[in-house]
Amino acid sequence: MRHFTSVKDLGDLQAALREAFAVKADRFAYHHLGQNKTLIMIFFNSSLRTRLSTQKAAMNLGMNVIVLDINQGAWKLETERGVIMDGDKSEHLLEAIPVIGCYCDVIGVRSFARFENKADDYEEKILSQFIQYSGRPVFSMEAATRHPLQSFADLITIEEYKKVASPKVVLTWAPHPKPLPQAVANSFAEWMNETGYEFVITHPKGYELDPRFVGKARVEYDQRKAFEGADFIYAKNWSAYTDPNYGKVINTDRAWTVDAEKMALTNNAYFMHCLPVRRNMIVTDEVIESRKSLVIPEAANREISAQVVLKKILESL
Ligand code: AN0
Ligand code: CP
Repeated sequence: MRHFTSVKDLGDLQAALREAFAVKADRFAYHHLGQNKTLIMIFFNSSLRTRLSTQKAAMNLGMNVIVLDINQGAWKLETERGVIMDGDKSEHLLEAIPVIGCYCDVIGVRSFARFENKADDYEEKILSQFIQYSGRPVFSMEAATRHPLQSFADLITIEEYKKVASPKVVLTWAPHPKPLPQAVANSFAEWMNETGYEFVITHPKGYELDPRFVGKARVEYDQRKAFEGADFIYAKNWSAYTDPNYGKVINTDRAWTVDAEKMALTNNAYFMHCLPVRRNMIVTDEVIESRKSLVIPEAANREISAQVVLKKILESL
């Protein structure tokens, strides 16, 4: 595997899951693989889990790791070609990318949707330029439309906790004060569509996701109905995808907050969220602190998903 930007890059998903459980059982088994190999992680946006878990995964594989926060210490980057650079941006992405490529063997990129231009976001303009101009394998640490390392960790977690072969998994929108990307929801839907699970998406009208990600999921506008019989509740906020509201918060209806009363409608479901989470907006303290909350095991599995991806890239060098 050279690049990793979506579930498609992994190939056989069942084989990738087997690899994940093997890595989890012995995470230092491939410590020789990354010897004298350098990973550079580029962050255009903040991160706690991705930064730490990916660095840990790289260290498990014996790699050297360099982290660059574009907004803290690097030159401000212009990303549009053809611009007369007489403003506050000192360097162009078209030089920065190949320069970064000179110092490493693998590049991880975090670059969220900017909500300035829907086409630019959905064409993955920034991530594709890293792939095109760096000369290195590139993996997504959450790009404009997907967060595949998160979805992979989520799938590993569901596989670990499910009690039936094909559980009912519900992705529910929940309120948030600020506009968030659709990436986590898109990606989770894309991965769930690759499984044999029963998969339902619930959200208020106006928060429809791109049909290419919804796939064969059932969309249910009644959150309570969606929760009935669920084995896993996966909460996430996203801003509107459909025009003319792309990237906007169209409501913050706290009737959609995941609480104990709604969880009682489920089949004693587990609660999942990728974190960071705003308590008592997305989910109540009671639910996130309950025995059924998987938010910490999910975060722990980020080390595993990152390690499988890095291992596959290193094996292809
Ligand atoms: C980001 C998002 O919703 O895409 C990152 C989640 C992993 N969340 C925030 O910006 C709060
Ligand atoms: N879940 C996740 O990607 O968290 P960070 O934004 O903290 O990396």
